[in-house]
Amino acid sequence: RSGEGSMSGKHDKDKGVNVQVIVRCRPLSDDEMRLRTPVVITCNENRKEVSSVQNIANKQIDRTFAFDKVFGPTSQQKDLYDQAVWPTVYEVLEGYNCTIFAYGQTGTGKTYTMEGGGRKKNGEFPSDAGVIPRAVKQIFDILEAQNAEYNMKVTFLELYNEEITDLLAPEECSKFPDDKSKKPLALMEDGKGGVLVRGLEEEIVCTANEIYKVLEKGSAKRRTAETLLNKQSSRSHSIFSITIHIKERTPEGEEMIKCGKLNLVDLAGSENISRSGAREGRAREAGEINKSLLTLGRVINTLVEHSGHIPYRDSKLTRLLRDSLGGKTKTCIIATISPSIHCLEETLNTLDYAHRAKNIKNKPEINQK
Ligand code: ADP
Ligand code: ZZD
Repeated sequence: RSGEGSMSGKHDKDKGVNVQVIVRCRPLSDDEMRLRTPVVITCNENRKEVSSVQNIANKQIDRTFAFDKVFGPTSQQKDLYDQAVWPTVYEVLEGYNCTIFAYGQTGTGKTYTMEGGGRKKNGEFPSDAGVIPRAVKQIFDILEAQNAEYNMKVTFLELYNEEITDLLAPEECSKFPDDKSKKPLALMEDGKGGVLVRGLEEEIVCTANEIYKVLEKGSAKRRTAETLLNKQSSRSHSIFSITIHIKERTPEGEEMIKCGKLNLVDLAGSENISRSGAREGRAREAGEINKSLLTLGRVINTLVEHSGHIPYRDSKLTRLLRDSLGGKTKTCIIATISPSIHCLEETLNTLDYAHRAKNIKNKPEINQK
């Protein structure tokens, strides 16, 4: 499965590699079933197509979009992971930087897809575990099977209203809310064209269980911050990153370090962001701007239209993920949608957005020393 990327010739790679875009449609909820909510979305997994059915002035208007992969309402967490995510995570171990985004309206399953259900009491791996815990498991399974020499660090942050919260920062700070040592997290250019978050906690981890503990800590902190600051979680972006250094020897006995980074991004709800990238209606009046999400849309538009200056610097999200959008990172977008008639307008926005993002080209490079 890993061969695909490295088999492509040099010339293909010069032209760039498209961002992979997959769509996942959730099932109707129990409430929606009870209310007999009409379904207006059909997924054809074999043809990799999503269609919508709409009646306007007694005329049936169908629209069909094609993607790299499509997962219908009965798809399980394992299906999506094995078919769409596994190959990407494998590439991280080959030394690529990879990013997986979840994009979609609130309530369509971004967090379910990225994180999944909670951990079971008996410590068993839950069948509804999402992309993040499965990626962690895959990474350690492979490293252990290869008996690899590696080291690994993780970061976990949340972006809300253009402010970064470190979900792994030690708790001490909250006992002294005015403590001067509570450093603000600033973005800084790293001098190599990238950006780093100054002061962000990096946890060194050696086992899958250590990462699960870190995730537990981060989730707890996220919940506290949400309650304390009255945050609306649908408006925050979260980024969990794993950086892996693997020591290898060439057949000649020379030492080599491969370095891969995996970014797992759960974006804020995409509702109210219009196709042109403008704020619409009520959201605008209420001043509910999500500068980062708006800028993400504009960056994507500029990239696919080749229409000049790319406004990466206009938001924290696009500064942080610059390399994933037209850079050297391999990127996959999971667009999540609902099948319900009540979500149709937003669903069409999401499908349109996701379909456009398919045209972004990146130029992935292996990091090797
Ligand atoms: P979002 O993060 O996009 O706001 P959530 O992940 O919170 O959405 O999902 C909303 C609800 O739908 C949750 O109760 C979640 O468990 C459920 N859900 C979402 N996607 C699926 C799916 N593919 N299968 C089963 N339940 C799902
Ligand atoms: N979605 C759950 C977390 C929530 O919102 O609390 S599921 C996975 C990725 C990132 C953060 C948390 C998790 C999650 C989890 C649940 C409970 C305690 C800690 C972490 C999880 C799920 C399955 C395996 C590992 C971690």
